[in-house]
Amino acid sequence: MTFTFVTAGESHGPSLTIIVTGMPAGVMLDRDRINRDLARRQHGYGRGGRMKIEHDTIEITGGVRGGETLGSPIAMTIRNADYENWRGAMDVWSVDEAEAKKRRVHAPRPGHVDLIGGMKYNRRDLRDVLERASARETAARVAAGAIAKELLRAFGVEIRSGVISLGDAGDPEYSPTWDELTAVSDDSPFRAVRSSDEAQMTAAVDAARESGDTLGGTIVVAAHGAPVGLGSYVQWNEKLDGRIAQAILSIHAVKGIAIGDGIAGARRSGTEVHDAIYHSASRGYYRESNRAGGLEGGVTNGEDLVVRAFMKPISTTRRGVASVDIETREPHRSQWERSDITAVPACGVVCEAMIAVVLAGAMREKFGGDSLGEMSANHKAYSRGLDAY
Ligand code: EPS
Repeated sequence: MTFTFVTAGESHGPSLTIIVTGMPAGVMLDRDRINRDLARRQHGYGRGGRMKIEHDTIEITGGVRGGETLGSPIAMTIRNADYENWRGAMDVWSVDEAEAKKRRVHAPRPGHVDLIGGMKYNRRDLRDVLERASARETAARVAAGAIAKELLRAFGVEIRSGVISLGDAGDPEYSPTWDELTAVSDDSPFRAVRSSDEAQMTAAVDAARESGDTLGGTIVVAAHGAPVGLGSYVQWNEKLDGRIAQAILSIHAVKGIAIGDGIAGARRSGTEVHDAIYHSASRGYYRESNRAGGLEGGVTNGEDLVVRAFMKPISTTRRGVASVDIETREPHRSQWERSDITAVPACGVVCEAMIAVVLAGAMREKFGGDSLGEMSANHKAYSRGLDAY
């Protein structure tokens, strides 16, 4: 059994639906903690008008009784408050033609999947594509990730993130410590690791807003307390670094990932890159550095798991980019209704969720069990073995 989830729902449809499978029975969920993660995702300087409309919270409709998981699939919904403004165009059974025409998308945004989705699924109104492709879906991922975090918390695993660069402000190569990441304030407008970067980040967003443009950036996400031995080196699809890369690269607008100092390491020699191994009676095996980002051979080594995610600028731009009207096939600038200038701070929260889901999956595969008690007993026995190694 692994831990995974599926989502359904359109950005301006009635709601987002999430089904999480693989959660053991007996985990007490904290509703406030889950909703806090949803609120953290909505936060950040440079968000667009939609975030003023939505106040994302989860409604759980299956798999939980009295706050405790039952071992059955967990079903959740997040209502789209904006649906009330889109009912005419987005109703599931009956669409008002005039409304649908008003909302019709015919000039695809370069960088988004509008054109390719229309071609692939044979949709002539590109709204049919962008409604599902929208990064609104990341709210659903954060809900699933919040459930995964509840499981990880029972094993002392914590996850944090922070923004290290936005546009040309900050430093995409900066390597924060765990303490720096835990100190990142959710009230900070950028969830920036170094608050000294914030003035420049604000200026960059203001300039992009002024010119009708958007900005990307770099996030560091880390997990602390993951046991040695999650993932495996024995088969390509069991390697945890590959699974993490898939999860992070599946996030909207994320175009690159590095594990530890992966990118910088490509320019250095082996003896400069690899983290020397030490042993002491009190600490067991340990390292003085963590350039590997907590993974060797696709397996966790007990150090912090450190991932860097690179997000491109959002492709919905007020200024527009040269495109083509799919009806006339004449040149037409990409369409714009509203958009975020940047969503890099939000993306950090989404990265946390995806790392949580991958780690929860790896923990379920390693320690099994149907209940938290059974899983914990297996974890304890394994930890005793590691101590004796
Ligand atoms: C988002 C909701 C969307 C966008 C954004 C993320 O709302 P709307 O389209 O109504 O403005 O703000 O989506 C994108 C960045 C995108 O490229 O699709 C959200 O809930 O995060």
